[in-house]
Amino acid sequence: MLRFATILGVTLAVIFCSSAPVSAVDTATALRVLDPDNDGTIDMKEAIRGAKRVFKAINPDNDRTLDAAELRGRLSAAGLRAADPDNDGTLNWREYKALVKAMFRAANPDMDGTIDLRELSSPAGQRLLKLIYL
Ligand SMILES: [Ca+2]
Ligand SMILES: [Ca+2]
Ligand SMILES: [Ca+2]
Ligand SMILES: [Ca+2]
Repeated sequence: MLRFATILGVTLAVIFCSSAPVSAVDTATALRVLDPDNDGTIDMKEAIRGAKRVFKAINPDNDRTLDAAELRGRLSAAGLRAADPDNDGTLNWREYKALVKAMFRAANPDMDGTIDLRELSSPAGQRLLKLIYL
């Protein structure tokens, strides 16, 4: 009986996981975390605050720059090159912040100064999210 319950539990977990729109749920969660003033959108200030947290967290060697390995999964090699005007192969905070600002603008086609859930769910929004949310 216990065994059956375990199998049932696992099966249900599998069904739940495969049917739930996981990425949409995650995006909604991310929006809540990144939205301390609770207006349902991310403004530039909130995005930069999130970016600062990510920058610190993914830079364990504390050398004030992010290299390709530290950026893995968040920014492609081409993205890194494009965001690296001094061409040293790493992003310092100034470069990272400029990148986040550009990504924010790209993810905000209605230009109202904020990213809502729909915008955050778009491909551009998801690219921004990787830079501002752990
Ligand atoms: Ca907000
Ligand atoms: Ca580093
Ligand atoms: Ca650089
Ligand atoms: Ca918007």
